[in-house]
Amino acid sequence: MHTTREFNFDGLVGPSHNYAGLSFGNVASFNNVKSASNPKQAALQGLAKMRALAARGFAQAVLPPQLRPDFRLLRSIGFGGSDADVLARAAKEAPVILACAYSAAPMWSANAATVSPSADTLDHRVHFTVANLNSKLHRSYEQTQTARTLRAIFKECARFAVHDALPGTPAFGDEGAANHTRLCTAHGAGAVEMFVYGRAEFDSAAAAPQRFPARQTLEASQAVARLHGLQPQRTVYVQQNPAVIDQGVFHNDVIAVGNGTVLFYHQQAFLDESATIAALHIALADTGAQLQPIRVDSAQVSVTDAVSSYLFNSQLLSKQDGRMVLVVPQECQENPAVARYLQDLVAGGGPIDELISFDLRQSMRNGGGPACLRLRVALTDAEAAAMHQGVIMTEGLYASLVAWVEKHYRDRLSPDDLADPMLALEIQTALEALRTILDFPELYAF
Ligand code: SUG
Repeated sequence: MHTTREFNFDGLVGPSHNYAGLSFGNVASFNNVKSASNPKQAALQGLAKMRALAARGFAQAVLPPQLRPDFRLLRSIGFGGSDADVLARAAKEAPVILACAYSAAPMWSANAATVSPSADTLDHRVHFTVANLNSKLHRSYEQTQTARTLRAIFKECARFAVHDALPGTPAFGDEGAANHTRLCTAHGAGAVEMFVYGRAEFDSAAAAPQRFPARQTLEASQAVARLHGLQPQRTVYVQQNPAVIDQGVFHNDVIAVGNGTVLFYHQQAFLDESATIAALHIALADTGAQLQPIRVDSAQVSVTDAVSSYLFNSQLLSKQDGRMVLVVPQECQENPAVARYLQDLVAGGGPIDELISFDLRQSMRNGGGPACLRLRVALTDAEAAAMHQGVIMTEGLYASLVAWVEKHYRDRLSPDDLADPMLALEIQTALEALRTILDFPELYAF
């Protein structure tokens, strides 16, 4: 039988994971600026999640980290000479930009690209649009390696199309799958694709946040849908509530998550909740399916609690028995209102009947929960067989990656350590070894 499975591609945390406070509007990133990080622990926490979900039978793969520091960035703004000279001058004259060049932010692979499976697209290929992430300097440099990695994993042009990032200008701010939700009866069925945007560049009357930036534009979302060849009657554009962006909801996946026909969302997530739900009902009816909204109201969980616990930045996964499991960060169990809500949710006889909780503290301190760490790619058996196999999570790969992390990663990184020229060499050595582990010689342009 022809089956389609959803692979979760988790970003493997890179050896330069650090807290630089680079994401204005992301409360956790801002609050933890300049504290010391533990890259080793961060990578092991992420790997433990991948391993546990793979062991449960979910299709799991890994997206490799990117080479850091990004010397292209540093050289392009006037730091010259040897690599050591570049690092020494940048550390002295522009430490924040050095931190940008060192950022391990590609670990949040939900922002790597937007993905439309072959069941949704006009040419029946799987389409990826690499996100330009142009709202933040440190993230705007991810796209080159992301495109290279995706093209190397999904090589066969007859099955896969990897589009370059949209133009790098505010009108096309694109943050990838973090603002994109598929709703469908089964992963392999034609779906409704919902794009949530924070602002519209060419509609001066549209609402916009006042305090924090809206990263995703309507124009970007429309461009992605066009590039992917989506059906207009199954494509829904929804404006995020600017008031929640101003409370730290910098991506829609901080306030809503969907899977199958379930949309799990906070009452304040969207600018016009009833119009959003009505539009999804109509679009889903076109696929023969019925939307199952699970609405969390503010009296149950406040937006503040949703942002601090990352309740909605959970993974909602379909189990073999047709029910769903919610994969949450440990912070959800530590917040009394959220813990109580979750207890009732799984006992309530609805589609979600199980919770799995992970300690992802290192990532969470930069505003990245379970859902930020993964890119969903639904693949038919034939497509899955055609992708690079070395990135698929197995017990063997897990063991090799743990040993690799233990050998190459530091267990403490403070802002001053970014000036250490040894760090750059350590990372290069680590990634060279990683190519072999993943059986992926063409992964990096060393
Ligand atoms: O883009 N944090 C990331 C977190 C991304 C979370 N992704 C999703 N919600 N899908 C960001 O704000 C912090 C880096 C620093 O401050 O060092 C950072 O980039």
